[in-house]
Amino acid sequence: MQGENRPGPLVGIVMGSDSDLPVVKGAAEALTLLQIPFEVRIISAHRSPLQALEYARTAAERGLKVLVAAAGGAAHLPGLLAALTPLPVIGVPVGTGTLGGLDALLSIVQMPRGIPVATVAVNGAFNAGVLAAQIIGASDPEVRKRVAAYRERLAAEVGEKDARLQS
Ligand code: RP5
Repeated sequence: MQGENRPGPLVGIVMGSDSDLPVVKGAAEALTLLQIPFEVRIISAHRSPLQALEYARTAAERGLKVLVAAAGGAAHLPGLLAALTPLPVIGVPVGTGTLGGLDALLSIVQMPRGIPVATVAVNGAFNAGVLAAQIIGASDPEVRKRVAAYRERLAAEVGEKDARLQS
């Protein structure tokens, strides 16, 4: 339950199946790290298309700023949501089944002109969360500062590893 003073979610994370959850957790992890409120839903482009339509069409008016959509196989969920909302959609191809995620990657990345989906690597949900924060940060200086601080930590880690190697 959401407390009255808690900010509403800014990012909607949607996955096609609960079997995507181990991958999708990466997006939640990044958004938690960057202190961006989010919600997580299971909605399928194929098995529950009407819920997908309802979710996408109401996402902006509910205050969401970015959608992260993860799916495997014939991964139509990110593209379907992108077709139905003016919000930016980040697609996460989930590596499942015999084709190991190449199928999902191509399904998500090959959008027709005019309806883009920003696509991250197969199972690259963490980066989807970071990218969602960066998109929000473009118009929110506080979020931008948090993203900058995160990058400074990354750089410091590289520096520490290099220093250990040199010692
Ligand atoms: C896609 O089919 C889901 O996103 C999932 O990656 C894949 C397999 O779904 P399940 O059969 O595990 O529910 O729609």
